[in-house]
Amino acid sequence: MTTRPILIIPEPRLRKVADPVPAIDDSIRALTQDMLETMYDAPGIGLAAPQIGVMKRVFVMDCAGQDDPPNPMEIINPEILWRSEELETSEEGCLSIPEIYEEVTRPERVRLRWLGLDGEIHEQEFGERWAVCIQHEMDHLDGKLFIDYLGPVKRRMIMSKMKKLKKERARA
Ligand code: GNR
Ligand code: NI
Repeated sequence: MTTRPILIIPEPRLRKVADPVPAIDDSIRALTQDMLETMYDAPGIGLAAPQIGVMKRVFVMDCAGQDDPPNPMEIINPEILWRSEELETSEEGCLSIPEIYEEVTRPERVRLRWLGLDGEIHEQEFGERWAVCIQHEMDHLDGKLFIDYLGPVKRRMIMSKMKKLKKERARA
């Protein structure tokens, strides 16, 4: 197992649509293992493959509470089957947009269908943090970021901050 570097905006790969996975094989098992290790190390509650430069429709997440046992999930070729009409606003962050936290409004609950590492199709309804995380990760697979939901002034300010941060990191 290995951690992999997380890409930071501006980065063209974070703006591309990722490709479906044709079948579960050892490369997908190794990828999800590396992604979970990278996510826990960051630390984060989710990580999508494009964030480590792999353009596949894969994400991992663990939204278990501090006092709950770990609950890592590997999600392949996800599809949102249903979104609740009820919306919920919560503060989001992104490992590809470090140190920025902003409120985003999304459907409160979603029903997800995905391919598991077990090769089976799964279907489940999620709410709370899981629903936020799923929608955030699904966006990554379509080249979308949470800052796209903000106004243009805020978004431009964040973009210039990230350009500066990347330059500083490149020099360090
Ligand atoms: O670690 C993460 N926390 C988080 C908090 C609120 C809403 C979404 C997230 S996902 C983020 C990790 C990440 O960037 N996943 O793509
Ligand atoms: Ni993110």
